[in-house]
Amino acid sequence: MKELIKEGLKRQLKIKYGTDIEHANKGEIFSSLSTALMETIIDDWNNTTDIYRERKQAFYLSAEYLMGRALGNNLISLKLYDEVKELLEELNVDLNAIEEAEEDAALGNGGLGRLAACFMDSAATMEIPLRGYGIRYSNGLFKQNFKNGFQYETADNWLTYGDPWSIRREKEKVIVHFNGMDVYAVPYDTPIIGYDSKNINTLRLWKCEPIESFDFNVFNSGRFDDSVLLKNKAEHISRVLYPNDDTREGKLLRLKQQYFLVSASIQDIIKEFENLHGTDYSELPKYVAIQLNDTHPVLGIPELIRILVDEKQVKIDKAIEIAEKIFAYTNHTILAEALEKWNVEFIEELFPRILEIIEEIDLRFIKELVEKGYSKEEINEFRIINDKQVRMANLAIHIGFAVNGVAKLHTDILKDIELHNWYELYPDKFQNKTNGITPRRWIRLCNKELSSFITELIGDESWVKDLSKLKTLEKYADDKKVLDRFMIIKKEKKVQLAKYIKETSGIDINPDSLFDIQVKRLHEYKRQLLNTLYVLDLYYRIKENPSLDIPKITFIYGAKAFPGYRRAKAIIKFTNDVANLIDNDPVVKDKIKVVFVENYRVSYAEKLFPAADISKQISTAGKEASGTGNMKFMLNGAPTFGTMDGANVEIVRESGEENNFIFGLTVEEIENIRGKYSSKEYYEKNKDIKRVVDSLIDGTFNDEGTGFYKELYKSLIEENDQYLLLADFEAFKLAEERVFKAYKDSEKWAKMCFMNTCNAGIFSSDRTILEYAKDIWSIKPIQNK
Ligand code: 26Q
Repeated sequence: MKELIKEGLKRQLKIKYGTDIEHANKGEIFSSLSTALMETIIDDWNNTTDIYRERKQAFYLSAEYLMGRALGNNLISLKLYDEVKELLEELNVDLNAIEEAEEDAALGNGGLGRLAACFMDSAATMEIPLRGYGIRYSNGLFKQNFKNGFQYETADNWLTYGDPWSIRREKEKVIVHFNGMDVYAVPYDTPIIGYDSKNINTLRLWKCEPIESFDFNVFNSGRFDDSVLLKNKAEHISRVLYPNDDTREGKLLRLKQQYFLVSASIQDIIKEFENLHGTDYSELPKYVAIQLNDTHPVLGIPELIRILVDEKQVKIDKAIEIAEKIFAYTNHTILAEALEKWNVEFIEELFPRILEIIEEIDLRFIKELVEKGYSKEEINEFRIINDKQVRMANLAIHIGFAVNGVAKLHTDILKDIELHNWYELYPDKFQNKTNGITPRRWIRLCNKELSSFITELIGDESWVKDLSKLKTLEKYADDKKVLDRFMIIKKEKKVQLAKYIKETSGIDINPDSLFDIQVKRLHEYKRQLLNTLYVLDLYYRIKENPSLDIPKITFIYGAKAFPGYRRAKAIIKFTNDVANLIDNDPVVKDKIKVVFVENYRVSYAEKLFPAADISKQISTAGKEASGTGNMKFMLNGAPTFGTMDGANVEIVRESGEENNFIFGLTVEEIENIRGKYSSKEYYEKNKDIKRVVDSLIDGTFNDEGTGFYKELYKSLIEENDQYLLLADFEAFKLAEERVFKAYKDSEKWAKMCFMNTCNAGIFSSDRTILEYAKDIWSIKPIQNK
């Protein structure tokens, strides 16, 4: 294999770039090596596609896939990493540097998009026939940089040097009709390589292109700009990923994107069905299950019905029945009021026939509910169209045959509170599917040192696709030699991270300090601000008492703020200002340090998780549906410092309360203080709280006239602190004290970290995807031999 790849690499360098290994740059080597690897997998890929077609397949519809880099991951899955590293060494090339030349495919905002990517990997490895459908955004999530502590955004041009991991399937393009405009959806297929398997699944991303590339006559008449107007209009549809926008009204273009995705995908699914199984559409549910990743692709439901009724002459009753057996919906948001709604007017303007079908579903539903004896008020809660808006979640829950939450606590809150009426109406539809993460990327690739050690202890590499085997390591939990090795590896990963931060930002951090890391989207409910208020309090306490007994700590943050989300941006600026304050203080700077890393993304995450001593998961209880970063930290041996929220609850249950640092109000306690809580009371009674909150408005910091700090003050004091930062402040401080104490006892500490790795097995997305396959899709693995 080695020789074959070497020849392939040389050939590709020649064909693609007219160069050779001595003269090529890293980007050219990356691209040529990737194409050379593509050559070796095509047969397995095609075979897998063929064998999957014979039986039932599942299709994952998602507006987001946060894939990150492909090269390293694919080499691991192909079990070729070491071989290729060697062959490059022979050519005087460092594989690591080549991996770093790859742009992240950042076609997602955060957890939801990364979950889709982990599911792709797990389905391939578990040999589950699952195909992903999404949008090939020309620009993924914006790039972030800081100037004077403020966040700035620039476009992410991830395709500048091409994408060697995808194949454009010109022959399989389809037409998507909008009111007044037809466009092409052109599929780009990316192979998803199963680890240690011959199964290769497919991620199919649609690019939007105009039917005519330009208007020939207009161009000839000299109106060059006008001649490409339509082309531009079409290309806007897959131009850019929408940043997460829970807080504001979505845009018309986003609605077009959603329809574009589902129309192309459903057409593709039906075409494939017809080619293999004919035109008896009542057979469709025997071969097809469609998983809707949140409400973003829910228009797929009326689109399927539209195609069946308008183009395939299926009666509407029958078409609805078919849809009811095909679609399942995953909910990722707790708050019912945050669920997606679209103005009827928008839908009517863009796709009037889709609106008619939604209205038909709504009318039939009302009739059913009336017959069941529901009151008018009750029916209003259920209605799909209400207040001139289409409620996407209602459509999904009503038509879908399964609805799932993404962690136990989350599913319970859906059933008991947020969707309680739906749960009473359709108790059998509700399921829990606790999220997971792929062990290939989140330990085997990003922590090769720990992976080798685990392989040594277990005896082989089988744990990489059966993560439950980690549990067998528990027998070493008191073995000093094992724990020492474990902590030496942790230290090595911290040194690597420190080096990377130094190289990319010039900032020095001390690998002998405790690395306390909080990385995730910037959102008020995730409470990065609570973390920063704590750090500021610590700063003041050290100023008061320079001999305060605490370990050296580096607080590391990584997060992007949605460009229009002022408070999120204010929190970044505030945290950077606190970092500055500390850096400029000769006494404090040797004890604590704050670093907000720039442009947090999947490839950065791979460096951060293995280097963490503490995993910060401090959302207001009841707000974080699951979290998946928490699982990545755990797998790499970091105790969770967190609230009883989302999957933290399950993490602590698995690894033991004694091996984590849990603090703060629980969901129940929050319910109980609802209406009684006054943040002002906390502020006035607690001097430490007052001191840090006042720093926002007393001139300690300068937000350069943006009004950012007044805004943060307002959220805490005048708006009664919706996310209960001040209510949890003291508990947070006490939990930090527990961390310091535990950290002092290095043997005890090592055991806590180790126990987290040992008990992370259940959080493999292999487990999750097998649950989806069995409980929702009724699909069994099929092996490509
Ligand atoms: C909606 C309308 C208009 C524009 C954007 C959006 C939009 C985009 C992305 C709304 C939400 C998202 C992303 C949500 C998300 O990432 N949710 C996270 O999903 C994870 C996987 O289940 C969970 O672990 C996290 O708890 C949850 O926050």
